Amino acid sequence: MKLFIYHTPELTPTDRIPDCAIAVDVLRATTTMATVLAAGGEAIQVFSDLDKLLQVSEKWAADKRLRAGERGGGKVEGFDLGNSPLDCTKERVAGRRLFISTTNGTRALQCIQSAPTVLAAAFVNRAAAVQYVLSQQPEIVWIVGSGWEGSYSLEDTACAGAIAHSLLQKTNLPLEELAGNDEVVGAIALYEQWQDKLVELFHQASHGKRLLRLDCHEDIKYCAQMDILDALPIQTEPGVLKISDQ
Ligand code: 3SL
Repeated sequence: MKLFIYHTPELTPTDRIPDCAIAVDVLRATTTMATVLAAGGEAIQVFSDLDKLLQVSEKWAADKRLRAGERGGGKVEGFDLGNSPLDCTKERVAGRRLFISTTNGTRALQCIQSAPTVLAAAFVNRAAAVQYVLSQQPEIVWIVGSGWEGSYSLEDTACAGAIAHSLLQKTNLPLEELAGNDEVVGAIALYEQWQDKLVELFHQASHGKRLLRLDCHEDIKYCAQMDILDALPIQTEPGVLKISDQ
């Protein structure tokens, strides 16, 4: 297995595809997606364009869909939800499909959607993602951070490092054999330094600060929890993710 980490969709190669690609948007899109499926959501369907989301979701029965729209950290007017995982309770999401568009996370998923296996991971379901990768043994794995509008995000790289760190431990591969690019070595070092103080790390991160300004303190605490969910969103058709049954 060779692992490559790309910090943003913009830094991700467009001339090749890996066997398995993992999108990470810790704050908050991939955390929300895992939470929705863990709470019994039927599926997640991602869109970069809000109008397209409205058009496609219109064809679903109103009681079987939820529309989530986030821009700049806030809820888009007229949508059922923004992008807070804490709003995704069982009562609200069970049996429904979440149609979602966010500033960066949904773009990260779209840039890897032609890979044969596409997963959505965050700290909350890190162990489930690692376990799935180990069970499939893909030759080439990419982890793609969502970043913020083209720039680097500390929390996504730390989560990529957490996945890489666990793969390293569980495969017993030497670092130089697992790491396909320098970003893997850097991400593992970042994770090792902050693993016991993820909330503090999020407070240092520019998007963490943006969410704090929007009073999302509880979201930050929730997103910093490690390995609390078994739910792993896996793409079943382009742009649609369901729970993995492994
Ligand atoms: O950028 C994104 O996709 C979002 O996750 C951002 S936010 O956390 O909802 O503000």
